[in-house]
Amino acid sequence: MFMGYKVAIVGATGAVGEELLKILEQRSFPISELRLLASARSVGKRLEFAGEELEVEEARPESFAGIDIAFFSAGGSVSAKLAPEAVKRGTVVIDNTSHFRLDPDVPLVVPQINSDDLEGHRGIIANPNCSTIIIDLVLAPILKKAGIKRVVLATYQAVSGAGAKAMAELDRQVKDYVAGRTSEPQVLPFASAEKHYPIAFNLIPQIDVFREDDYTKEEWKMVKETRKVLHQPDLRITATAVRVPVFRCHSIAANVETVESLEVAELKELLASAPGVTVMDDPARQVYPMPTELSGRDDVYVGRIRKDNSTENGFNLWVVGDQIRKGAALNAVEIGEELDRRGLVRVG
Ligand code: NAP
Ligand code: 3JM
Repeated sequence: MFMGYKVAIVGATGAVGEELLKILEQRSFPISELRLLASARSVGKRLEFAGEELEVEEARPESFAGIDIAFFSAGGSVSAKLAPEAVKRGTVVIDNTSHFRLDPDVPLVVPQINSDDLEGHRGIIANPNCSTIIIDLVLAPILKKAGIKRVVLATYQAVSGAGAKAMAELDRQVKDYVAGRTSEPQVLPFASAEKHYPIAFNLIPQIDVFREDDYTKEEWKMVKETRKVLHQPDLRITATAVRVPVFRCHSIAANVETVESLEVAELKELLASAPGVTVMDDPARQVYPMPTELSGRDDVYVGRIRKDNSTENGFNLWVVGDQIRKGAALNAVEIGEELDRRGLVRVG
């Protein structure tokens, strides 16, 4: 008799791992056994799941023996090393890192958009970057209805996207400011960067490393991953990604030019009926999406929907989503649910 899956979480002590635990419990994901894995630093730490305390173990190749599904969110190098070890042991890996996302053998999936891509997976399924998931949920219905000529994005990304330490740094800097103290920034734009900048009362136009073309890797991920998720290899899309002093929820200002003309009212209707999207747009009542209001929500919210009068068939939109939920943990769990529905929790 099927009692549920044996599930592992790699990176269970992190910001995404913690949310994965909550969502698996909230959605009653069918679990018969749960293994919590992290680095050697966390061995023995106890975390709660469904009213039980579970001990964290060190993630090693042998940790995956007997495991059906493993959620990975411990950074690209951990996935590079351990995901193939898990697959070798028959585990299906749902990977939250960027490591395998553009591999042609690895489906990159937002279930509301391209769940058919899961068919024929070879053991690893990639979860897109947080900003990619949030904007693609809005772009997919527009693409389907009217075609897309060009997309220009500017992101306003929360510190929690850079992990638990970045959240602690914003918290500390705000308290230091109030107390009249100063402290050296140590985490942002990312921990191993040569220079660090304060995030409290600041904006940092760098997320992840710079590439040769002077775009950051985060901006490049949004472009490449969106083309893959939407099956539009030549989509004209560009982005500027900015870290902002917000704890949770990424916001994105999007300019979208469609191929076919569309009325604003039609666009609103289209987005209102799109899965995973809620329209929150009432300028007369000052209603629009904001991070503080939308933390912890599952949907992506879109407002400020209006015509771009500088071009034909252009629109401006403002999109906000909880990037730890739909942008990471929730999307990963939804991939797991879809694999279950399709009978695809197996390797090969
Ligand atoms: P975080 O809060 O810094 O947590 C990192 C987690 O990885 C911790 O559980 C940590 O364990 C674990 N870890 C670090 N080194 C390890 C190792 N050598 N072996 C095993 N576990 C190790 O970061 P986060 O925000 O949760 O993000 C984690 C990763 O998820 C990111 O690096 C990124 O690749 C991915 N991510 C994806 C999205 C998305 O949109 N899909 C969004 C955010 C993050 P310890 O506590 O023991 O150090
Ligand atoms: C979000 O490998 C690492 O050090 C993690 C870098 C990282 C990523 C990534 O590239 O996997 C931090 C935050 C992401 C992501 O989702 O792309």
